[in-house]
Amino acid sequence: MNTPDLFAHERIGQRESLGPQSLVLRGFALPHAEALLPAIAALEAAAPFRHMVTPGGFTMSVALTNCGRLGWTTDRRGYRYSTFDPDSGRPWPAMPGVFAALAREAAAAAGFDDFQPDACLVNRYVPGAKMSLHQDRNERDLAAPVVSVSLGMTATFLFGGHARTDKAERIPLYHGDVVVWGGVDRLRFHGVLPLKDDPHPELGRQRINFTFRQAG
Ligand code: MD3
Ligand code: FE
Repeated sequence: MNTPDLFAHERIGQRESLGPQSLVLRGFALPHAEALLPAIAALEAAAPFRHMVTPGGFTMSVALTNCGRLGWTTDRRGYRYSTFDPDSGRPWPAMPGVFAALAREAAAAAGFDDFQPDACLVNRYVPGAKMSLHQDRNERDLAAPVVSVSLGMTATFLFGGHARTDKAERIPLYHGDVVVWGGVDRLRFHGVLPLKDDPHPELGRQRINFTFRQAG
């Protein structure tokens, strides 16, 4: 199915289900965008974006950092959540109140009450950066949803099935979109196609994605 090419103002407020328990809330983060940007700048100053290495030895094209009690990391030894930033040895910066409030509101809007994220992974994509198909299964409580917020350049999100080889659907994610993934959709394979070089009016040549999780 083709995605209708709507103007942003026509998409905002739409709710699109991607699966039985996953929902796109178009433009849900837009009222908070002004508050999110300075919080990202402060986070970046305390815990810079960096390119981590996967257990397979590949350097990720996406740069990442974290805030909250736990942060997601990878190196040659594997994927894990840790309380310390491996680059600085300090705890990850606290999760800004505006981040946590947005995540809770979005989860509630999708029917997941009492979402209490303790981890916020922040991914930064530049043109050409991508994320290969994977599952997120390092979180302790897989009953809790994941909430993702997209800012900046548009990305094509890949939403597959429970096996790596299942055909993946392509969904555009725009500046301000929030997605909530839970329940039976929580372990589906997903990824992001290489970003096109199509600068965003406010963020320029980058896409920032937050994923909020109950990891510990
Ligand atoms: C579906 N990030 O960081 S967010 C990731 O746009 C990740 O940066 C992508 O996948 C990004 O792990 C996609 C959407 C997302 C996040 C977690 C999920 C979708 C998910 C967990 C389960 C199912
Ligand atoms: Fe993921």
